[in-house]
Amino acid sequence: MSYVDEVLEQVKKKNADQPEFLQAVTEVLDSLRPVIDANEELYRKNAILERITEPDRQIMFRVPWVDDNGQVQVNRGFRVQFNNAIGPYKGGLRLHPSVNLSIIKFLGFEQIFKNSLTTLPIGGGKGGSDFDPKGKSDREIMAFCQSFMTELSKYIGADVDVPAGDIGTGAREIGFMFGQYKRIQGTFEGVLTGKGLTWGGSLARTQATGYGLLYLTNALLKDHNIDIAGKTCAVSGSGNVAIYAIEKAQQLGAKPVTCSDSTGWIYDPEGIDVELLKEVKEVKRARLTEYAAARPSAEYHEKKNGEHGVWQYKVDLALPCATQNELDLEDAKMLVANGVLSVTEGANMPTTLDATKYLQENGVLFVGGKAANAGGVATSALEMSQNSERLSWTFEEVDGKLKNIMETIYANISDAAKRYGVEGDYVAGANIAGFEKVVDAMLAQGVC
Ligand code: NDP
Ligand code: 2IT
Repeated sequence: MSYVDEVLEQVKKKNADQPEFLQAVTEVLDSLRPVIDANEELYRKNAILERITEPDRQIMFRVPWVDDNGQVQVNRGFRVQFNNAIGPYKGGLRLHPSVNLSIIKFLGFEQIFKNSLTTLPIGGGKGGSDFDPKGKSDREIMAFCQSFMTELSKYIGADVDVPAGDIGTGAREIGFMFGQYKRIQGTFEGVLTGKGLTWGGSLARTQATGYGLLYLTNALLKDHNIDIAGKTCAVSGSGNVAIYAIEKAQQLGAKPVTCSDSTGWIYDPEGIDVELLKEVKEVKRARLTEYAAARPSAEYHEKKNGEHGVWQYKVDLALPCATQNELDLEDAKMLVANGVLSVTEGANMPTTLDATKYLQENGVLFVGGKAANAGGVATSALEMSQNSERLSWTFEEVDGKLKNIMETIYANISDAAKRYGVEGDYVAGANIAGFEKVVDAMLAQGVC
């Protein structure tokens, strides 16, 4: 049996109850076969694959907090510190009722390769809780965040592990968590990214994931002699990533016509009004029905099982920006039938494995989240740099670096795919390019 198959079998046996983690590992190890085959003896002797698929540590803890009725609530907190071969653990905190160890491990595992691709010195980690921020008062959010950080603060630090935002964790939550960390540790340090601009945050971090997704998509299309201007896009999600993906797509002359949330989606053939979307989602924290109510050209559709949602429309570009496994094989068939040119992932693992394969086999340009959404964490690393030198850079400087990083990522994943004889397979290219740097560091640092 090949080394990859042997390790895949072991990982499946050890983590049988973690489907999302197994999905992420299967994708990565499968696509690394050309590299592993070329170095099998060295990697096997050093147990590289066994080590890279087992987190350095996984921390789970109780998060008790008091709701507005005086009732004590208990959630489960997680931080998985996966691999710090090339830098301190780095990755977001997800607050969503679906959070469990499988989800956090898949995200932490992917973060190793994504962070390596950014070209910056950051390792992989992820955390979060099954806490549901929806419908909670600001005071309840603060009570949860303070309790969560009271425990998490024991394990993180500016040179140890630097969490950030993800689903359900934005500027408000980062603020409450930073305040609690400072209070417990007595140090003002860059322990979290995505901070407010008056207390160590970086300009352009809010926009970075969505903008970065479009910088990469543009580089991909240019390389295939396609002009992004005039192209229509289907975007899913209406959170941080989706909003700024829509904004940058419009700046580049493209026309996003959809967005969604967990209860429904919008089809707006005139193009999404991004300022209205920001007002509904960032300011009012309301449902998309409010967008439709304020915009005559928009149709609102309630989400129903088995429907294609935003993937049913005839568009040139698909940009999944909501959550994992939101674009399945049937959606992929629909997109292909409608002539989609590219799928570039703003979310983490939004496309199922069989859908990815179908898109690639049908000539769709496909770039996975590890490369395509790396602009967020890359800009978090730029925030860490600014915190270390106690300076802040201008928006133009950060945005310029972000654009440069995304173009470099595209060039590197394209080159890695070519080097290993799988030209145009950007999933393999991203996994290989991300892996090469981490493995080099792991081998140099000995058995640890
Ligand atoms: P937000 O919380 O800001 O927005 C998430 C959006 O996705 C909301 O519109 C939400 O709808 C929708 N959504 C979440 N869960 C589900 C679900 N189970 N079913 C349907 N819709 C859902 O998160 P972000 O925009 O930050 O994150 C979106 C994706 O991008 C995630 O996969 C995240 O891991 C990834 N990502 C984020 C980065 C960042 O910098 N923020 C960086 C790189 C990747 P509703 O409001 O109704 O829940
Ligand atoms: O998935 C991700 O890369 C993020 N949620 C951002 C992580 C970060 O540390 O900025």
